[in-house]
Amino acid sequence: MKLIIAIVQDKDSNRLSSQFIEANVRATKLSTTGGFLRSGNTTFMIGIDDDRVDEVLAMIKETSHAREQFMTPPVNLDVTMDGAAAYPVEVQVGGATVFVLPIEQFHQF
Ligand code: 2BA
Repeated sequence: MKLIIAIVQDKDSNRLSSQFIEANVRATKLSTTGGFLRSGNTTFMIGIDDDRVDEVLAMIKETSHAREQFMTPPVNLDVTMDGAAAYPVEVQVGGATVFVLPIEQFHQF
């Protein structure tokens, strides 16, 4: 058994949830925040048998889209106003960031 941790954009999360339900893939959805953009994203925790890992990865890959997002770097108030203006920079986010971990034990009590 493996634990798949998949960080996806909020915009893709509902479609992915629906696909998991349809395919009888059990998942837990967490509301998370990206450390860089500090905006919301969604993290799925999926416990799955080894022989279904590729199927789940394919679903995540198919559903998750890369998008451009603008972020405004923090303004340093110690510098003169000339240098302090913060311009938005474009960042490409996603599709999905996925970790696959071995599970040592799985219990449901
Ligand atoms: P964020 O940390 O908000 O990052 C959003 C996007 O900003 C990233 O997209 C990447 O394109 C860019 N970015 C992140 N850190 C950067 C930096 N130090 N300098 C320049 N650009 C940077 P993705 O790579 O697609 O990541 C999307 C989200 O997945 C991340 O949101 C974070 O929540 C998660 N993530 C990505 N890599 C991770 C990792 N190694 N460990 C844990 N979470 C990760």
